[in-house]
Order: sequence, then structure tokens, then C-alpha cells
Amino acid sequence: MRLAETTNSENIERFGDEEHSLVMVIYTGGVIGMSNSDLDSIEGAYSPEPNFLVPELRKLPIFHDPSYAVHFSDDEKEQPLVMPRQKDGKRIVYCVFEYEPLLDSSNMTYDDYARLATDIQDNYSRFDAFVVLHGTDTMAFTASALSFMLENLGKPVILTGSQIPIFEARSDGRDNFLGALIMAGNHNIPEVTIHFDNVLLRGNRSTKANAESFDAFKSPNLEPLAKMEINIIINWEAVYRRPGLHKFQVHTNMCPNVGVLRLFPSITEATVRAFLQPPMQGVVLQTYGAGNGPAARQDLMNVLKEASDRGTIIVNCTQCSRGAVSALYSVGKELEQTGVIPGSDMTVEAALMKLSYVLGKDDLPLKTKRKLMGVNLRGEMTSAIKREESYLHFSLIDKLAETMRLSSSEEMHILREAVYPYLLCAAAREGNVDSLTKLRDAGAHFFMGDYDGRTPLHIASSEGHLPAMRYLLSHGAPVHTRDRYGHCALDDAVRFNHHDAIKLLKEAGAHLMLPPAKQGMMLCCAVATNDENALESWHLAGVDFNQGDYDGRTALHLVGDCAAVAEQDELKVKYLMSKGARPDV
Ligand code: ASN
Repeated sequence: MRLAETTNSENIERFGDEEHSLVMVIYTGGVIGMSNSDLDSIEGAYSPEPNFLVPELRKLPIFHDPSYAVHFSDDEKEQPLVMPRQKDGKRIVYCVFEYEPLLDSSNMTYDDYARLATDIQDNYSRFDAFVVLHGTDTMAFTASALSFMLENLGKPVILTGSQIPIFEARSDGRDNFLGALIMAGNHNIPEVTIHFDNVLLRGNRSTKANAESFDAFKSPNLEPLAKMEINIIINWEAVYRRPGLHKFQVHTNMCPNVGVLRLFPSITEATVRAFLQPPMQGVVLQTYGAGNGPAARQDLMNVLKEASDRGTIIVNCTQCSRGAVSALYSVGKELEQTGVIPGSDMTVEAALMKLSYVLGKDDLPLKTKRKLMGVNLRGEMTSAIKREESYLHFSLIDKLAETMRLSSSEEMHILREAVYPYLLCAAAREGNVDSLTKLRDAGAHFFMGDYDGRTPLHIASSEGHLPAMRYLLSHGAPVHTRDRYGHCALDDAVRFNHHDAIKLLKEAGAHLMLPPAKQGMMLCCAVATNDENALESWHLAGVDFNQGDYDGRTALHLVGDCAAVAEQDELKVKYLMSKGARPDV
């Protein structure tokens, strides 16, 4: 597949600010963009039509506001698509990239997943979020695969599609696509998700459950992450918080030697043996109920044990659409004794893609791969310890509730959402890890921002509180969230010249998010005011010293202009050139 740009995205970064969100849309195919105009090909059949989507979107006022798009360029072909301003939201600017050929998702393979992951990686710092238009049939597989392949993801990646093509009168595609753009552009939920029929589901918890209805996807073991009702309700507590301090990276090597074996009464030993033959390396064994298998069938138990012993990883997932494999029944236990790994409440799609991903980590020993299959890597399975059990008692909220005479859990929830952000920001301002820990144990999460959208990480980075930053980053604090001024935490650390904080944020994958011309302007200011400390901050943050301001003037131009002390200027020129500034820019 090849990625073709159907809207111009050149220099799109310059519009990423407090007013605009930049979304990259990758159109892979599926019914959403299909037409059945070519009725001669296969009788009445839908097929994806290249270069059809963008011209049609430009005609729909809900998807494109031509009067605003002229701010970007006078020439329509040069303009990105721009949504009309949303109530309380940002204006979403989006560029559509189309794969060639467009695919019905039934034809997608691991190569296509690798392509998608790499295209997201190549454009990761240019856009705030990503929307993937995809066929519905295998969307849950792609979403599951991407959730593992996109390691340490810090930005939203939302898959959507439709049951009826977007340009038909009765289409679900318009709402699905619009909702995905709105969620992507306004809410930093840094996960691979599926947006369908007004709900946002975690990708690796989803499954296509209905071939006909508009609510085609279900997430049987995890509530939706967001619901699009009159208000958009986000279940922040359920949003996955990546642990650790690592940069975004992509793993594309997926092992293809995996399969799903669904047990049924009287399945023969020969069938199971044939299925488990090499080159098979990983199998999802779909068992009955809470993970039960025919433990009394010694012939089958022997075949499973032989396969496990020769290194095949077998994961136990239930055939039921809801619930988890449990250790309650002895038949499940006996399966475990053959080496079969309990898969908790993973969907088959997630378990299969996780197997491919883990087996594709060639440098890991088999023991580690087996262990990883039983561990929650991306929110795909419920861990044995329930979150509620790990909560400590945090009395302040209870005391507040008592004073305010709140009783229902809904009221308590509203109080928490209202009060926690301020408590978190106060703790972050003091760099108080102890308070942050207590708040987290009491149910606060680090996506919460104050009335300016400033998260605890923004505050701790502005103050340069390293232990607090380290704590926040290793407990899922989002790195790329913009506050209402368009700044991310790294922009703040640079503004206040906290060099170690900058290094730490870079380690966690942060990148500068101010529009490039603004960065250029600030570089010029730093040169004009002889602010070496600031220049070092910009350098550590990875700025391009050839970046010009709004007039295209670079820091070196400015040195040339200043008729100040010649010797000092020479030093500045040397400094800038040692950091990559070129005199010919
Ligand atoms: N066959 C289509 C696909 O998965 C179904 C759809 O998109 N609704 O590409």
C-alpha cells in the first residue's frame, strides 16, 4: 500500500496552537468511502473509489468551512480541510492521506498494520491526533494490533468506519467520522480506540458484534471510554495510563504463525495435533465458560502439553462474549498444568494480536514471552488485583462531601472531578510526591487539568520539580496535552529554563508543540537579549536553529543585524553554528 496525500499538509505544523487541533486522517478503505456507481463491475456491489472522499467532504459544511479555509491558502487545492468551530472546542484542521489501493478490510494483512504504524510514526510530531478510516470487518483486529505495535503512545489514534457509505442519505458514516474527529481534536485520550455509533471503545477490548446494526462494535468487558451524548462524557478513570518513562516507538515485526482453535465437544485428538504442528508458534485456545476444557480427555491434554513443551505459547480465552477465564473450576486448573496460559478477559482479537506482537520480539527469551502473555500490556486485560482494592482511604474528599452533605456516588464523582484537578495542581506546584501519590490512590488521575487545561505535569515542569515529574510520567501523565494557550509540558520547561526537566521530558518522548514560527521568534528573542540559558533550553528541547520567525528571519539573521559588540556576536555565531544553524538559510 502507498500513502497518497489528498489534501496539502505542507507546513501544517504552523497552525497547531491554542485555536486549532491538527488531525491526520489515514483512509485505508472500507465501506465508509465506497460507492456503488460502477454497477457494471459486480452487480450492485460497493467498491472503494480512489480520490473520491476529499472532493465530496469539501462540499459538506459539517466537514469543511471554506470561508475559514482561505486563511490557509487562496488556492482550494492547497487548503487542508477545516471543520466549523465546535461549541467549547477547538477548530479541527485535518489532512487526508489515502492508501493506494484502498482496501476492503477483509483483505488487510500484517503488512498493512506495519504500514499504518510507520505512517503514524513518520507524522507523529506533525499532528495532535490520528484518525484511521477503516473497514468494519477487521477493524477490531487492526485496532488490537496497533495498540501493541504503537509502543508508549502519547496521542489519540481513533479508528472508525461505517455500515453504509458516507455519501448515502442514510449513512452512519458522517456521525462516526465527525465524532472521531471531534474526539481526536479535543480530548487527548492517548490510546488506540474505535469510535462507532457515538461511543469510544478501547480498540483492544472491542469486537465486531453485529453485521447489520449501526452499533456494530461491543466492548464486552470494559465500559466505553467516552459517550457522545448531549454532552461528551469521558470516563477518565478508565483511560489507560501507560507506565514508565519511555518514548513513543513502533514495533512492526509481527509473528504470522499464530491461530485460533475453538474447542467443541468431541473434537478429535488428530485435529488438535494437526493444528498445533510447527510452524505454529502461538495459539488462542477458545475454551468453554470460565476457561474450562475437557480435562478428562487425556489424549487432548497430552497434545496440549507436548505443544507447550516444544515452545508453542497457548493462551486460554473464553468462547463466551463476556467474562473471563477463572481459576474457580478444576478443569481450568488442569488446562493450566499443560502449560496453557490464562488469558483473563481478553477478546480473541486482542489475544491473537498480542501473541503475534510478543512472538515478534525476537530478542526476548521464551520464558519472558510467556510471562508477557499473562500481563496487562495496553489495557487489553483485567489484572488480577482490582484497582478499587489498591485505593487508600483519602479523607479530604470524604470530609468535603460530609460538609456539603453529598450522598450519592454520582454527586461524589462530580465533586472529585471538580476538586481533584486543583489539589493535583497544588501538589505538583510544590513538587509534593507524597500528596500526588495519596491523590492518585484516592482515585485522581493525571489527565485532569485546571480551568486553563493545565495538567499536573504542566505545573511540575514549569517549576522544574524533577521527582514529581518522574512520578507523574511513570504513572501515566499525558506528555503531549496542550493547555488552553497551546503549550505542552515541554514548552513550559523551556519557557522557565529547567534544563533537567527538559531532558526528562525528552526521555519520555515529548516534542515541542509551539508553532514553528513562534519557536523561531523566541529563538530570535533569546539571541537579541543574549539569553544563553534560553538558547541552551531550546537546544535541549530539540529546536531547529534554522527555524525562522513569522518573517522567515532566523537567529543567525538577528546576530547579523545587531551591531553590538563584535566579539560577543562572533561567539553567538559560533554557538548557533555548533548547534546546526546554517548561514545560507
Ligand atoms: N467489508 C467492509 C470492510 O470491512 C465492511 C464495512 O466497512 N462496513 O471493509
